[in-house]
Parts: sequence; C-alpha cells; structure tokens
Amino acid sequence: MIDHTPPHRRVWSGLAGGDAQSAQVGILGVPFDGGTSFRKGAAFAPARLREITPHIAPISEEGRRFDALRVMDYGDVLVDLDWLRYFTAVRSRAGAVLKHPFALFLGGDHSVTIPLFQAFSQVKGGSGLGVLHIDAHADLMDTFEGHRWSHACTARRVLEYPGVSPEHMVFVGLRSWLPQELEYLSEHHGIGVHRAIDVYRSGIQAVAEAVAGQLADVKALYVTLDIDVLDPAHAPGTGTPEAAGLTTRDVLELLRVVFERLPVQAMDIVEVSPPLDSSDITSLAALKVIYEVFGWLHG
Ligand SMILES: [Mn+2]
Repeated sequence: MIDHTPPHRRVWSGLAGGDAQSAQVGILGVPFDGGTSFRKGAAFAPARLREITPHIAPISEEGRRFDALRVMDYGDVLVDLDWLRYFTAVRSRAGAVLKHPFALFLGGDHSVTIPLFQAFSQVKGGSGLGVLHIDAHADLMDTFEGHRWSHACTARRVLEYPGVSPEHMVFVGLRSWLPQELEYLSEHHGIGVHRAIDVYRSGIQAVAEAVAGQLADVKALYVTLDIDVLDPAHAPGTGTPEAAGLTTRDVLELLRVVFERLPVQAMDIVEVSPPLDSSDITSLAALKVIYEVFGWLHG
C-alpha cells in the first residue's frame, strides 16, 4: 500500500527519519513509573506524546518554521521488572542518544533522571556540568519508602555524580517540602533555589536571569522538567500535583532564556501521566514545550 500521509501528519510531524548521524536531536522514551510515591501512569507518556505529534505543525509559536530540523527517535527502553537491570539499560541506551547535539528524554516518573543523568555525566565527562531542575518538589530525599531510587530522591542522587558542584544545581518552581529536604538545603550551600512563590513575586524574567547568571560558566547543561511544576490547572495529569504552581507561559519564558544563553545539551520531561489527564491538557503542555525547544534548536 502506498503511504499518502503528508510528512507533517507523521510521528514527530515528519521531522524524524533520514540520516541518523546528522540528526540534531536524539529522542528516547523511558516508560517507567515504578519509582512513584502516589499515583502512577507516567509509563504511558512516551506513547501518548508520540501519538499526538502528527497533529502539530513544525512551526514555533512565533511563526518560525523548523521543518528542516532532523530528529532521530530511538524508541523506548522497554520495562524490565528488575529495577537495577532496567536502569542499567536506560543508562546504556541513553549513551547513543547523547551523541546528538541535543538529547530529549521522555519519562516516565522522575526516578528515570537518575540513570539518564548518569549517562550524561559519563558522556559529557569531567567537571562543569550543570543541572536545572524544574519541579514542584526538590526530590532531595536520601531514601524514600525504603529506596534510594524513589522519584523523591532524584536530585539527591544527581548531586552525587562527579562533575556537578552544588552551585551548578538550580531549582525552579518548588512549593512542597519534606523536613529532610529543608535540612539538606540548610547544610549544603550554593544550590540555587527559586520557589514558585519567588516566581510569582519577582516574575519569571528575573528568575530566568538569575538562573542564567548562576549557570553561566557550565560546560554542558542538563534540564530536567517535572511537569508537576505547572499548576494543576495547566497540567492536571500528573502523579503528585501541587496547587499554586507555574503557568506554561512561565516555563516557556524561563526555557527561552536558558536555551538562548546556556549550553543545554539534554532535557527530560517527566511525570506526564496520560491516564490521569483530562483532554490531553498535560501531554499537550509537554509537547508545546518540546516543539518550542525544537524551534530554538533550529535557530
Ligand atoms: Mn515533582
């Protein structure tokens, strides 16, 4: 049968395919939600996000076309019930994706950032790595519910990898805490913290400037975007929603500055839970961010 589907009606709006070597963006799905503490469903995100892409044109919100951008989708790391074996596979599969100038990872719950960042740290090597953690939660627990890989431990594990110093770790959007996280932050200085209330009071532009200033000398930046940083009005489909959050516009304006000024080489979007979503609002918010990032990468 001859396929008459026009390119923009294909997965990733026709941007995928072609020569793998020359693709500017590598994509990997990590459909795992075994690290959640409350409601699950993030394992369904990579499939749902891809499924919606044929309905989005490769044009930025400002009207810039990026249909010449090439992306290479490496599919998903299929779930394995052995957690250690799974994270080992994620780390290894992420290695190839990180060879592209930009790597995009689709979670999964936030625990998947643990092996993804480990791969980032191995591939990019040395020192001078930066992390921008955009989230309602700090994820700074040493262990949670008996495990060091809970999605409440992500940032704590990331800070243990070589190459990341506390002053190159910045949080934006925090508004929910556990006592041990506050203790950790009071004992470890240098980490950047911009709470949701700071964004509300100072405005996202001021916060974005502060973030870009603090991370100005990093060699390679990893952005981890937990969709629950958004107010539940903007992203209801997530496992641990927190009221009084950021708008999708806030996140776009923050990332616009970050992508303009800093060497972002990888980003993950985690905690989108399609079964908990309403009318795909949360998946569409994630895709809005992804497609604007595509536009910025294309220049
Ligand atoms: Mn979170």
